[in-house]
Amino acid sequence: MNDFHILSTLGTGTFGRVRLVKHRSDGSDTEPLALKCLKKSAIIKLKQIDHVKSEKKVLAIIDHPFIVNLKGYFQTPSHIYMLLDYACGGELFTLLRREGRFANDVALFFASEILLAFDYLHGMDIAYRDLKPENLLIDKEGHVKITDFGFAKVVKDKTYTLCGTPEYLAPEIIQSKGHNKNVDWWALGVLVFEMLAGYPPFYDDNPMGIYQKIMDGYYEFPPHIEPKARDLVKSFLCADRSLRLGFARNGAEEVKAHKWFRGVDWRMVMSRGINPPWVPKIRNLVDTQYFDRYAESQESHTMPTEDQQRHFVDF
Ligand code: ISQ
Repeated sequence: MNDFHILSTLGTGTFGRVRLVKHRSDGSDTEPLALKCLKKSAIIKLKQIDHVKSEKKVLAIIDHPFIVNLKGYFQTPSHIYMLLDYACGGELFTLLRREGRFANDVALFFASEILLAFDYLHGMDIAYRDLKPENLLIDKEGHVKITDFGFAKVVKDKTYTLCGTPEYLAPEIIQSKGHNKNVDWWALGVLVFEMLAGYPPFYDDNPMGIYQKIMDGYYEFPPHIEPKARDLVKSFLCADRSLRLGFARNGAEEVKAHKWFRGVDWRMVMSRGINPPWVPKIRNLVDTQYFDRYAESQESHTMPTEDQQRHFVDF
């Protein structure tokens, strides 16, 4: 930690915080990075060791323009650190709540970039499993960066862990039937609906109510959503995963061929060549105005005592 200047806190979570940092050896003109600091004791208490190991394993092998990439990884007896790209525009969640809902072409822009990231991940047999507006960051040019790979996993056949966020869970996860990357296409259907409507399709004050609606397949479109978008959402929100859009062996190609995406130049999307609908207005590279403010913690990141050294758990 002594190699870094800590600038501010970008977010806090169950296991620790994400901080904006700069490497001390870098010049003043270099970009700051996000440092995810995880407390081992909290990870162990919450039995998340396998998830954290899987997160690191997945992040270490991926490199994609629409994913927050891992730049470095280190650990001490008490903490794990992941050095990641900094996306200064904040969460898509914040932008969506500020705007209310997105116009069709805005939703299409974000969905297209996410689709390419899923195409890449699924091609490596990685299921992401935590799509939601809070996990989609916007970089300084306005492009998407998917973050939080805590639930991402290499899944060749099926896996059985209950994970994700209630509003975005596919029926097969709720029913513990075993699931795979098809749950990401379901979640993309939920996201496209939420971007266009301003609220998610399955909503209730408590998770059981949400699960019931998901299982019943009960949701309604607001009148302004256009027919091609409705068809896409309906095709994704199909409880029978063998009939769900994206089920084909080359799932992403099937999705790209859907009429809502007609006219999208996928090579332009991949090269970040489509003009983003919103670009963050930052004053400098370390500007954090699009993130909530947090009181700085005094948590120690100093060298451990000899006794702590003996309890070192390797992640
Ligand atoms: C990158 N940029 C901003 C915020 C972040 C939060 C978590 C992980 C990476 C991040």
